[in-house]
Amino acid sequence: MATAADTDAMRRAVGLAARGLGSTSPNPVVGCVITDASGRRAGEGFHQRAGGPHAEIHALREAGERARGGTAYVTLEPCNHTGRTGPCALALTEAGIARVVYAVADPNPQATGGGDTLRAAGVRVEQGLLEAEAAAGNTAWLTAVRLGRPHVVWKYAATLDGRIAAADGTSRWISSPESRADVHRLRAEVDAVIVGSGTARTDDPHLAVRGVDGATQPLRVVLDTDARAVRSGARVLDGAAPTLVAVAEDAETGLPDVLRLPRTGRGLSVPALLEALYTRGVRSALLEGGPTLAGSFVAAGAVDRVVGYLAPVLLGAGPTALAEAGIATITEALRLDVTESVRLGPDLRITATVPKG
Ligand code: AOF
Ligand code: ZN
Repeated sequence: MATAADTDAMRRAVGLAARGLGSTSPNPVVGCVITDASGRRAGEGFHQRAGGPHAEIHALREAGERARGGTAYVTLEPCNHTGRTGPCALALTEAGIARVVYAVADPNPQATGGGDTLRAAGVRVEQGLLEAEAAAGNTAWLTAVRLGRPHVVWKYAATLDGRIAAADGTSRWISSPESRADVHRLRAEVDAVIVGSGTARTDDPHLAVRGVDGATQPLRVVLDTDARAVRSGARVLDGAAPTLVAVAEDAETGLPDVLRLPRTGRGLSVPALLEALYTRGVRSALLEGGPTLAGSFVAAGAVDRVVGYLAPVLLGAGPTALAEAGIATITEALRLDVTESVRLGPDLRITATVPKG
């Protein structure tokens, strides 16, 4: 049974894990607290970057001999494998840890099994303390590892009547400066930003993060099926951040290093794209446009969260945020769960998750 002291220690571990947010991908954020045999704090640590020591190792180093007979509180099941480091289950046993409390089971097939290994070595093991809090810090990573594809957030900015541009194609500026700044914060949280050829051609977007301190630049991904939208001189090719241009297998392009993907009726295969990105270490992606591409992702069941910036503006004509998405009748409508709605200057930002079907 978990005591108040157990909950305090795990809450501390969840807080430590959060310090790794944004710097650990393709790995999860993980925090660890170690108490000695009499329950006093002996060591703590968190995972800082992929390839670096796991949280448990930092905490064990700090605890030293005081770990013997103590308890380890970890936000994720200790790993059971030798990857770039590890296995932590063994390190904990060798240090003489008597009890391990972890929040979330590790879904990573390579690493899973640490709980059983610890139990087999005679360690008392408990799972589930503050599970929801610990999982919330790793939403994208957990989704990605379970599905074998990046977690996808679709973001759009529209008028209150759902339009992203006027009838003549003009669109500056529908959303407020506050909303536009907020998009840079969203970009800074993900490993990749994805746009389609329509957006690449009409907006020539830069897609880099501006105005966020210490931000890691996400990979800029442009889906340019027929290799016509991204030309030399395009702003995504400026070297300010890595860029990946994806084209059809049969497209003719002068660009080096393109990703070639199979065609589907709608453009490029979304599952093939996501698989290629996952293989490159992308665990989270922000889908930024436009409506045709968003329609393909929705139709492929590849949107996990929607972030809509709604401006108090009416247009009455012009393209809407989402184009055809394989939904023919009202019973097929995709019904979302709203998790947040906030004011950003004059705009409203609505965040909603797509229920897992
Ligand atoms: C982490 N940090 O603190 C823990 C992890 O490539 P490796 O050797 O670093 O192994 C990464 C896997 O180890 C990761 O996907 C997860 O399943 C497990 N636990 N990973 O990056 C940690 N405890
Ligand atoms: Zn480990």
